Amino acid sequence: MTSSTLKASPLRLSTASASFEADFKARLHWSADADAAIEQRVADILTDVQQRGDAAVLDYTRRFDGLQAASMTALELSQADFKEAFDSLPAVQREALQNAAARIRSYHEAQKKASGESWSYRDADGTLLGQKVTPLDRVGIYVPGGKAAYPSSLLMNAIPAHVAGVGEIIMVVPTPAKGSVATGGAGGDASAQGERNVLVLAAAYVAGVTRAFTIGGAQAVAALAYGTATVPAVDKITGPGNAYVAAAKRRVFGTVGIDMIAGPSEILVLADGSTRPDWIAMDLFSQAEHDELAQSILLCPDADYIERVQQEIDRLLPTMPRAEIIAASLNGRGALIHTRSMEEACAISNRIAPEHLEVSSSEPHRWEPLLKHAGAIFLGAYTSESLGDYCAGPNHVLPTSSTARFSSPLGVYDFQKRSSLIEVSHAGAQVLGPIAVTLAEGEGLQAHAEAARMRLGGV
Ligand code: HSO
Ligand code: ZN
Repeated sequence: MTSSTLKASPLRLSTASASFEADFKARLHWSADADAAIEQRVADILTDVQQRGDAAVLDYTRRFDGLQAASMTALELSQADFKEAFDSLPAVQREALQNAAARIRSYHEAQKKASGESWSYRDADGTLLGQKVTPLDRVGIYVPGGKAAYPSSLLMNAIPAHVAGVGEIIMVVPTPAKGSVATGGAGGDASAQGERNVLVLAAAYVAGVTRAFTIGGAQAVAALAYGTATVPAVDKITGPGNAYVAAAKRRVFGTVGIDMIAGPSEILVLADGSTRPDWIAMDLFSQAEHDELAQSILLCPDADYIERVQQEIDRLLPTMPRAEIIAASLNGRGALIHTRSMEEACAISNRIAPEHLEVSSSEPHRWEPLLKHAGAIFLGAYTSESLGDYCAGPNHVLPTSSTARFSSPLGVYDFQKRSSLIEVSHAGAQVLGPIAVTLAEGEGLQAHAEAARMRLGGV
């Protein structure tokens, strides 16, 4: 189909209709059913890398990415590679990366100050109680190759890790050989180097990545989780990836920490009709262009306005280079929902718990108190999601698929952990001792009771 004949017609729903509940649920539904074949292949790869280390990683990288490397060292990028990539960019791109990084850094520094510092207090008996916050020693960041290779996502993962004080950031990025199966080419042009993404390497320079390897897939996740002779084992793996990467991350969880398993990206726009409809159409597109399964929803109490947004969708779609993806996303998962009021729109938004929530209203602060569940809330007509995606400062790694009901954006806290601090004074031991003795005896744990009892009385 040529883009001029493409149509994007998000499902039209009205909360006043009798079938609304059923239609609404059907449209929201998305299942990330585990694929048994993928699970099995990933399990085999993980075991193989755990047993054979570098040799296994090299084999899979040859097979899947067409890279003919003789050793893992040939797949390691250097700081000089990062710098060279950065220096090769036009000034405008270098500055954009640096400006975005500076804003992301400031935001996460504020986040650390507000909730990421150690604290303690002494109670009346002089007992010290507190919490010590420490960074993870080493983290791995997965950067996808191909269609979803976003330098901005590298900044969003690496900068909070840095701000948290993580010592080493190890990046893995699949870098398929030119003409390899993985890049859809005809094969035969394989080398050890692969097609490097200059912007990703430049972002690694700006974000301060410590080491990087041009490996990907489940084998890269395994290398990071278990460590090999060349790839150091990390404490946590973050960053998005395809179904294999997601399955691998799920499986290594427990050996290492992971961030989240992200579903398709989503935007929900709450509009009162005061924003230009072409802005709204483009905001819906900006999510839809990520992938066919992305979801864009508009909630609005003004039926005429919804009509105007649809007209803008029709007018603007043919101008979009990714029109096919946008149309597939909007036709398959999009919705324009007419509500009875803004209050009702807010209530529906809370039920959806979207990843991105735009409150495109002339009075966004009137509605914000009604909004509870969302990964990020963008207030007012000027706050397009795209500004948040790149450079406003907050993280763009956000909970998807309604998980904003119970989880939060990626942040400094994901790269920190907490230890409780307890220092009981002599006076404190006299107060706590009898309580502990009673409870310990109730549980039948005599050594616990004795340890507390021994500390009663004289110094
Ligand atoms: N909207 C995406 C992030 C992104 N957008 C990266 C552009 N590049 C998921 O939050
Ligand atoms: Zn985006």
